[in-house]
Amino acid sequence: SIFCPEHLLKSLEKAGVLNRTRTMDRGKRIRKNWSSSWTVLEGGILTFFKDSKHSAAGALRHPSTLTTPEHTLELRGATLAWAGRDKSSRKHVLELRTREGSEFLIQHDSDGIIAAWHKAIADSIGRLGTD
Ligand code: I3S
Repeated sequence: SIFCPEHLLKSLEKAGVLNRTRTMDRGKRIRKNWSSSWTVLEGGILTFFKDSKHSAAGALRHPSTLTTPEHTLELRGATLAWAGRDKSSRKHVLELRTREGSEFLIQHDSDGIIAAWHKAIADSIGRLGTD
């Protein structure tokens, strides 16, 4: 049940290291620049922290990468889809568009990890509605 506290806690919060790049900035296409970053989903906000230099261990060696947000995305009114092959040659890529017209690609080599992020972000968008 969605009213089960365990379910709510699981779906309200998620964190981990993902590969991501921005592809649009308020409707304007920009050059891709993939980087690995510590990523936190909480309270309808998805936050990408600064480049973790490709690993959680790297982030631990550079703690400021865990505390300095690089992008903070408001998920209300956002859309999430699996990215087409035209968007990236990488596997397991999600395409997230914000209401302000920014677009991010999110990727992880593990299909299980990216599927869990897909569910968590989609649940968050669904809970927020479009008002
Ligand atoms: O959409 P593109 O241009 O094929 O994206 C690739 C570029 O961002 C590329 O950077 P340079 O334009 O500096 O070469 C990246 O290295 C590639 O990873 C991008 O393609 P993928 O398929 O990895 O998203």
